[in-house]
Amino acid sequence: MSDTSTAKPVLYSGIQPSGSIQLGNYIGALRNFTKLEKDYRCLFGIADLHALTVRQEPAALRKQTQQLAALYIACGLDPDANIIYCQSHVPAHAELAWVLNCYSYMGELSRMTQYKDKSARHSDNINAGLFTYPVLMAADILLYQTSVVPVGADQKQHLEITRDIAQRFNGLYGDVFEVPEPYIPKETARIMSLTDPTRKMSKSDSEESYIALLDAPDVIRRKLRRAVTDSEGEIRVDPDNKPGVTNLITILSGMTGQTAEEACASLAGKGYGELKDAVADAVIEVLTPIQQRYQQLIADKDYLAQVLNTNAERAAALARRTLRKVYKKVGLYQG
Ligand code: ATP
Ligand code: LTN
Repeated sequence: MSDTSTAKPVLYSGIQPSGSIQLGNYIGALRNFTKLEKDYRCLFGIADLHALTVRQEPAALRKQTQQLAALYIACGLDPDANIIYCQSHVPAHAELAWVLNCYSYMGELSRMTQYKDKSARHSDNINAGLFTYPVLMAADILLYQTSVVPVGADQKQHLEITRDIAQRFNGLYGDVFEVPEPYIPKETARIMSLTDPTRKMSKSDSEESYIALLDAPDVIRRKLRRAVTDSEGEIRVDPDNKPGVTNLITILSGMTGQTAEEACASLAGKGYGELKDAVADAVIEVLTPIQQRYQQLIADKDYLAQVLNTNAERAAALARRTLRKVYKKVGLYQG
């Protein structure tokens, strides 16, 4: 099927190469990509320009970008059927982001919780990119006339602002952008930190707080054994009073495909040690084949470079069409 075929709606999502991909990224986002890929024309971006909003070590950023490309494929996404590419390889992202900056308001951007959180955590580097982060994300999505965006719950607000910007622009210039819908399954949309289950699991947090997709089995077991729970001893879902245990049940059901109730029932009468072992077994079972495929892929740097180059060209051809339309609509002389 050609990239410009209109038979299927477009799906877009992205992940930042800002660290080691963690289990929350997998359960909240990546895993859903593979479920949806057949029904959509999909683009999966490596959001490297977004990663620059927090200071990165250049060599590490390059390596993490290759790792993420390999992980997308290792998790089951077909790089021929889908467009897996690097955001910075397609200049239209930065170009559309500039235009959309002129249609976004300081007030709405200053209400974004990710901006507030990250500026509190990186108080020595509250840069303008951190503030306009959602505008670049809107550009990513709107460039491809996207219908659906699978993300974790933490990105809901960014999807809302994307829709607002698209509607505002369409209101001024006619139907230029498709207005996208988020895809956020409720049950597994927010995996929490193992060391502080009131905060979301995040790859830029301390290593003990998350399970990386590439963690070895003994590391996974150790991190889960040390996961914060409570002193009650009863295995049940109660996010307010038992955030740690609830999180472990969510991870277990995310890995096994059981509902939370089924996961609890399978552990009736057991203690937290057994719950943690069951979670570790399930996580290791899912991650082992992914890690094996990843090792083969990461060893073949030429193949990865070729995938990213070819797919950047495919993405650029699609993006250029929307960008030209936008330039024309706002009155930029096109010759
Ligand atoms: P960073 O810590 O660098 O901000 P992150 O770990 O939050 O990164 P992103 O690259 O921002 O990861 O997110 C990629 C995708 O994973 C997004 O769709 C996001 O909603 C989802 N995601 C991230 N963390 C979680 C989580 N703890 N639970 C569920 N989904 C998550
Ligand atoms: N901001 C997202 C990553 C991201 C994204 C996107 C997600 C960048 N561009 C476009 C969906 C669609 C995040 O998870 N922090």
